[in-house]
Amino acid sequence: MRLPTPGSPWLVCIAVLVACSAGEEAPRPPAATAAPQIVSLAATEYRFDAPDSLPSGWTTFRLANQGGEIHYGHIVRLDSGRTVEELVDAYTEAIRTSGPRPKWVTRFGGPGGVAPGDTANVTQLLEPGDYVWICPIEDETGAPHFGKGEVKPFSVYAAGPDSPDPAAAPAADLVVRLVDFGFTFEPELQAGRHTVRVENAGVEPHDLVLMKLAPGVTAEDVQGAMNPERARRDAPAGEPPPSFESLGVGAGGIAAIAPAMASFFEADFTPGEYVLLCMATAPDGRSHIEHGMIRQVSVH
Ligand SMILES: [Cu+2]
Repeated sequence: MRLPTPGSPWLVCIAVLVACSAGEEAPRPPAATAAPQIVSLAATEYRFDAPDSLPSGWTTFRLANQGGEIHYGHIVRLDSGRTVEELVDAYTEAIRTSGPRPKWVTRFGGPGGVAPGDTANVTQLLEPGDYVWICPIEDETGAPHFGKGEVKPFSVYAAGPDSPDPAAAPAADLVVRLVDFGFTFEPELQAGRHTVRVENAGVEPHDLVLMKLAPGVTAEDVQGAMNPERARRDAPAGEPPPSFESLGVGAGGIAAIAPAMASFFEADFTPGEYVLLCMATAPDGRSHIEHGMIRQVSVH
């Protein structure tokens, strides 16, 4: 079902309601648009509480962080025949060596990083297939949480006729496009509550981390601190990077999506300095941040 477009007979009829008598040929108003299904999951050190199977269709994921560290509810899709064990082994090795990510893994979004005690939301279209929730956050030794048990497979089956309307994509008032390597958005970021549509318009998987900078912190500071591949290459051993909390506060985002995918989230912007960045790694072993995928924006 589609929402009526401005100027459709039904809307015109509402606009001049007194003129529409029962005898006129006013189209029947459409039924209320179905909302996405809501799926709750929880993360802690180091595991997910999440369903084993889900119907396909538009889905809002709510990730509650019940632990003491930042966690993701990143979804990856496995090509048929691949196992969770293969995923953990191959992906851990790719991270350890800054190597290319396995070709049989599709980055499929999900909630981005969420601080301890907080909840993150994303809404996206689920297709039938075999998936895995993983938390790609690394500990101080560079070991990802998904290698410590924060990993869980799930399957998506084709939804039946009574399932939520497949056309129920959220109505966004802000579009952020992820490109190789940067961000464009429209309209300009403004204070207030927004439904953000994030599209991957590039050829590589990209994610989006939005943060409001702490006073005095610049995008350059963030570029130096939140750069996983440079830390792996260049950081002096034993020297911990500055904490996320010292740089700013999370303002929403999404885990990595494949090219042509879209994912939605809600965000509240308040006046101040924000930064958009992508935590993905390019095939050359460098962070997308090093390729320029970081942008500071003033919100008024
Ligand atoms: Cu990127």
